Amino acid sequence: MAKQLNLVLYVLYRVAKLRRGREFLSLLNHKIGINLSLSRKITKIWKVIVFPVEWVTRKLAQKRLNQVNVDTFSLCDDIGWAVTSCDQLPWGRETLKICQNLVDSHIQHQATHDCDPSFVNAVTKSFRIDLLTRADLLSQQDLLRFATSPELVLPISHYLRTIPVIGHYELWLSYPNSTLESSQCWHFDHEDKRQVKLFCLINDVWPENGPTNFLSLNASRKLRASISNPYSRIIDSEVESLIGVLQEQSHQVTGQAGAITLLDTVRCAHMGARVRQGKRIMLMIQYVPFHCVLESNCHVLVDINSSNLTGGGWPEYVPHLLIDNPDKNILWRAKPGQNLIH
Ligand SMILES: O=C(O)CCC(=O)C(=O)O
Ligand SMILES: [Fe+2]
Repeated sequence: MAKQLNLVLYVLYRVAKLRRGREFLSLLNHKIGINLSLSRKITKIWKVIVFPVEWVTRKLAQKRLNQVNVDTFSLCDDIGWAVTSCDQLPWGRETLKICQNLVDSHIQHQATHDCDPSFVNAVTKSFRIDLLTRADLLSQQDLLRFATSPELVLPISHYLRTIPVIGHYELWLSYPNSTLESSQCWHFDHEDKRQVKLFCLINDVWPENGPTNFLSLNASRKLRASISNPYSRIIDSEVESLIGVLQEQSHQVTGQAGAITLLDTVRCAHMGARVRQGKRIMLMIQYVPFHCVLESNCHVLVDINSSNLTGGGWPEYVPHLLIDNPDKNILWRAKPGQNLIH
């Protein structure tokens, strides 16, 4: 009896220590066998219980931000996407220029970034590399000013109903490829019930150089209802057999450099990077609720938050945007020789 009680207490102790949604979800879904959809709901509630102060302060900060008057774009609940451009947003043009310069210098030096820890995103895909380094983000403050301006953050926070965190900040370069794998196939993202990804074209993108494609919210709902595995990667013909002609229900993120699309990639099915000619260069900034089910793995923003942001004039909610998980802070800092903060 005492042994069983000990075991129960031990399990409760281990569960109580789980802070990350990913681990908690896996415990519920894989170990205990609760179905995925219910496991996700419980995980979300768990995260609110574990981080109640974050929940309240983010809600309050969002309410305060709502009082600011901005007139850029709006993300409607029943649409799930919006378009704008670098010219409409503060530090938009500067960010575009910085990204173009980074890509030019990468191409000139043919830098390889496999396994280089200084890169923000160590994970590469065969059809896409991420060129942004931690040093770039720390030294080029316009990049962060762009991602944190009220003109951008207000409509996103309004849609997400909280001040989110920036989960990823990536600069993607894709060359012609013949693969059809992973995010090149139709899929839904799974971080939470909602998230917003900003896609900013850094070069001109047309159908042949691999634009992001996405389905309208209605078509996405139809597709989701007709697949049994929510994590499926679906080829075009299968999508068509499930929901009808793709061309009538999908949108393409094409246009000239500087065009911006904001997309809820959880609610809208999407795919991209099927580059056949030329190249596609795109900036991607992910905004995701702090209490999301699946956390991101981008550590550099935590570093920026802990460094003294110079230059002044940062909106008061910026630290909220930059810190996503206290555990991660420890993990990242434990690695020697990577501290770029002066
Ligand atoms: O490469 C693309 O256009 C799609 C990327 C994607 O699936 C995502 O950002 O969630
Ligand atoms: Fe995706």
